[in-house]
Amino acid sequence: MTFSLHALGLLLGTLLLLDPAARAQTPAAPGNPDQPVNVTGPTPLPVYGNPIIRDKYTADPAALVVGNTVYLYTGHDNPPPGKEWYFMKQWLCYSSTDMLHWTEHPSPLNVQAFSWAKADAWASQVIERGGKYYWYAAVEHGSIGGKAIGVAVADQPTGPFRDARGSALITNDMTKDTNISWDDIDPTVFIDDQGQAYLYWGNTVCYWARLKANMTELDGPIHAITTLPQFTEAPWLHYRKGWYYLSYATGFPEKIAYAMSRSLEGPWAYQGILNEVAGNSNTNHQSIIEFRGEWYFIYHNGAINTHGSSFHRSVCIDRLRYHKDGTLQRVQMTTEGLTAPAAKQH
Ligand code: FUB
Repeated sequence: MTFSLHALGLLLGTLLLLDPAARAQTPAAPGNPDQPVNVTGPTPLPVYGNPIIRDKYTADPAALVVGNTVYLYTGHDNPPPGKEWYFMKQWLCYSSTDMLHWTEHPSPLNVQAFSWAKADAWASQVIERGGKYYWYAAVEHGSIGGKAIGVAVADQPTGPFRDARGSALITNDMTKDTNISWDDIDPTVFIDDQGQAYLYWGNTVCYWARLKANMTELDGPIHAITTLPQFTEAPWLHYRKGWYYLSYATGFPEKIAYAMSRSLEGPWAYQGILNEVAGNSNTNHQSIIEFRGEWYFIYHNGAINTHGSSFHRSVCIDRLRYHKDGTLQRVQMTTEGLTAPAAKQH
């Protein structure tokens, strides 16, 4: 009796499948637990990928490009065991020249730097003006009930930062469009090409006001924007080719939506969803930058295995792309993240 090689293969395969020990050692084909596949060993984990920082829980990213370096400022989720809430006492700072390798710097700012604040190092953003770095940060006010926004200043992007005013720039009693105590959070700042600086912030209501050139005082009234459907929080401003973009967290769990305008004073035209709910996190909190000719969408999810969650968040980076008409393509959140160094400067 003769066997063809094919028949011999089938027989060996059948014997292998009947042997429980052999089955336990043979990886199954994806989607078919009974069909072995040929592999030479475990697939190596990528060196890079999302989340980009894995030894700490990082949230509320805010990136700043200074020359050939990206500075990434984040909150630090650090809840005591068993506690599920935003326990955050300090901000963290990282830098990179290629968006793949990140260097951690000593924490340049914490809640104690604001003597009038009592808790909560929530979302923040750093911006440069005239060689100084201004850090706008949401904290819990010590004597005026509710959240407040402070400003710290430094000569270097890595600090040391000190309170620039000795008092809050925004307090809960300055905004009356909602009676919640946490509507004065999530500051974002942008300076237009005329040199006018704007502060946007909010929860439930999106507020904005002009800033004086000293960056530490308001320059006019506080306005509320009414054209952003389901505004939750986390406004972020960026500019490209004649358009201002206002992205923000919408709904809860949060997606990121965005609007466009020709002016930082509006009117803002809603454009739709930019990013879907981020895995294992109720919040999403984006930062958008251009670096070396490419655009990046920086956000957080709850993906650190196995302890990630809405209160153990981690910063991720994926690419941001535009349609020809200037509208934004929906972000594709990935495990791989960025796989190549940021392109060289054009
Ligand atoms: O990190 C605390 C709060 O959660 C932030 O202020 C919001 O944007 C959300 O990410």
